[in-house]
Amino acid sequence: MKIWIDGQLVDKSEAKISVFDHGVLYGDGVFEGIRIYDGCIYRLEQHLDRLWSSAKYIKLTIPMTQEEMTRAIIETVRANGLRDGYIRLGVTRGIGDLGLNPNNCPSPTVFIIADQIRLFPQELYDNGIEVISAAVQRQPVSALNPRVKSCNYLNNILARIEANNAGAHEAIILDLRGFVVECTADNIFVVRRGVLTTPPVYLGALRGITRDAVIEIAREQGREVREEPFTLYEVYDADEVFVTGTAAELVPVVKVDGRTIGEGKPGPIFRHLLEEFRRRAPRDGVMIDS
Ligand code: PXG
Repeated sequence: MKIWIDGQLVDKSEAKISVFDHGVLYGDGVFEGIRIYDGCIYRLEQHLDRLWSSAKYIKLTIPMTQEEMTRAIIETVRANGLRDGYIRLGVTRGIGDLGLNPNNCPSPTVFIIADQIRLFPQELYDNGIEVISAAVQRQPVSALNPRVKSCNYLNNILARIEANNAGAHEAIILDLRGFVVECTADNIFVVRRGVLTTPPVYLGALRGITRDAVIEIAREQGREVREEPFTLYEVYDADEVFVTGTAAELVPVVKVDGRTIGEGKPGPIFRHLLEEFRRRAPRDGVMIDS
C-alpha cells in the first residue's frame, strides 16, 4: 500500500508521523473520509470544501490548493489500483514543541490513505440495526462546533463505548437540552407519515455529505424534508428511522432504547432512498480516469 504524505508517495511502513506532531499531542487537526465508487471519488468537491472550512475554523492553513489536493488524491488512488474504496485525508498542525501553541508549528502535515473499504454486512441493511441513546451529551457549538471534522472525536468515542457496552450498533447523541443531534459517525433521519426530519446542524451535528445527498434525493422524489429539532419522543414514535454516513450509506434502525421502530423492519422510504443513492453514487464526483 502506498500512502501520500507531505508531497510524497511512500510505502505504508514508511508513512509515519512524529510524536511531536500536534495532531498526536493535542488532536490538533482535521480530516475527511471519502468513498470511491467504480472509479468515481464521491462528491470530492464537497468533501474538500468541508475540509477547508474545518481547517479555517481552527486557523489551520492547508499548504496546497484544492486542485493540488485533488491531483494528490487521484494519484494515491491510482497508485493503489483502487476502483472502489475509502480515502482518509488528514491535515494536522504539524511538528511543534511540547506546548500547545499552534504558532510553534511551522508546517502542517498532510496525508492521504486510500484503502479498500470494509463494507457493513448485508444483514444490517436487510434487518436493520439497534441503537441506544447515549448518556454523554454533545458539547455546545460554542465550545467546539461539531461541524468541524476535527481530530478530536472523544465525545463521539465515549458515546460509541456506551453503544458497545449495550450491545448496540450505534448511539444517538443528544444536546444539553435533550434534542437529538446525530450518531457517533452518522447523521440521523426520522420518518413520520411520509415526512423526513433530520436535526439542523446548528444543534451541533456534522453536515454530512451523505445527509445532503439524501435530502436532495428525497426532495427530488417529492418528499417533504425538514431540518428541525426533535427529541427521543419523535424517534420512538417514528414510522422509520435511518442513519447516513460515508461508510454506512443509509442504514435502517429498527430498535431504539429497546423500543421497536415502526414494524421493526426496514421501511419503504429507507429502501427507495438507498436504492436511488446507490444508483447515483458512481456518477456523482470526480472520475479518477479523466
Ligand atoms: N456525523 C459524524 C460525527 C461523522 O463523523 C457523519 C456524521 C456522516 O458524514 P458523511 O459526510 O460521511 O456523510 C460522520 C462521518 C467511518 C467514519 O469510518 C466516518 C466518520 C468519521 C469517522 C469514521 O465510517 N464521519
